[in-house]
Amino acid sequence: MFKFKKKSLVMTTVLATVLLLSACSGNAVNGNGGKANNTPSAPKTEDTAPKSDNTESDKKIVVGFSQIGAESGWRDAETQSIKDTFGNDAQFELKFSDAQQKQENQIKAIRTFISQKVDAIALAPVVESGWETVLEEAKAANIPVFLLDRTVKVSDESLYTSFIGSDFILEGQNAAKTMMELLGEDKQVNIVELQGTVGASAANDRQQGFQEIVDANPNYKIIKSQSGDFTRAKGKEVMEAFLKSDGKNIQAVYAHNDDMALGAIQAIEEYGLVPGVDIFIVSVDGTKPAFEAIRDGKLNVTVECNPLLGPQLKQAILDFKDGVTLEKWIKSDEDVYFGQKAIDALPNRTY
Ligand code: GZL
Repeated sequence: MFKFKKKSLVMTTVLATVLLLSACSGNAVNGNGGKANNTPSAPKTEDTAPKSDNTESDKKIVVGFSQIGAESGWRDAETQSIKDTFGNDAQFELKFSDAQQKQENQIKAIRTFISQKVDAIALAPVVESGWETVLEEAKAANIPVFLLDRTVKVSDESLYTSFIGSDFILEGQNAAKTMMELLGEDKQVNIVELQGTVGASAANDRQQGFQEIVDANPNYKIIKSQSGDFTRAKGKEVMEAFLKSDGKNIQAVYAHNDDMALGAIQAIEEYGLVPGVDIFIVSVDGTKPAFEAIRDGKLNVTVECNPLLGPQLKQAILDFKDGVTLEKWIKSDEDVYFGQKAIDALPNRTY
């Protein structure tokens, strides 16, 4: 229960009046003391830490997280994991920025975090390239950068402390191997591929892993590939185009994530075919809607990709702070789900 002293009550009233006037004048102030951006494309930032008087004893570990956006169920689950992990731990203050899928917004957010002198930066990089300059600025400011879920291509790996995320090449290999296991290696299979965001490490590596296995089997062939940008809507749109051009010549779909696979399922049904039966579908992520689609016989396989990276990020930051040498790549353990195994696992899926 807070006890207001007379003097501070006056101060509070004055401050409330100032804030009210500034909000009415359109210069709203966000949690970080800056002007809230009203331009739609600018990153949306929020400061989720409980307020404190920030005395030395209260000194929190301030973490700036630049998130890609909210393009998929997987992404939402990752965001929630980070907010839950850091929001429920009083030793941390989380500054969260949603880049709305734009690299320039992520670079802006990182520069803001540097100017705010945060203790650590977490970055889920929307694409692999174009990060050298801003990562050099973070290094010059002596702020460790932790890559989350996707990685970057840089000439100097000291520009980031660790990458916490999955082995996307292995995910792609597992998707192809499971497809061949369930369809039969001797069957003639024409595949259409729904790729993730152009330039993203998750898309590049899932394509590479899958292609390696397909190239080793002359009966399997990727006849069409196109980006669906990891979204359900775009996945449906691209699948509609594939069906229009190749219809009955398609035996299988490889979707780089569940959201695009769910869009493809809709397109296949509207085309008049039975998804999961007429056309075999394998995707990646392991979200609950994918498990439900497997239960309903519309999706055949989902390759798990763990989005619940909050605890690993928190531990990595604490270890770094304590001088512990970190792995350059902190990998997630993952599985492959289909058939009864997926149905049995569904009740326990948390995202
Ligand atoms: C994977 C992540 C991918 C997911 C998609 O780590 O980057 O981005 O597979 C998400 O669902 O959009």
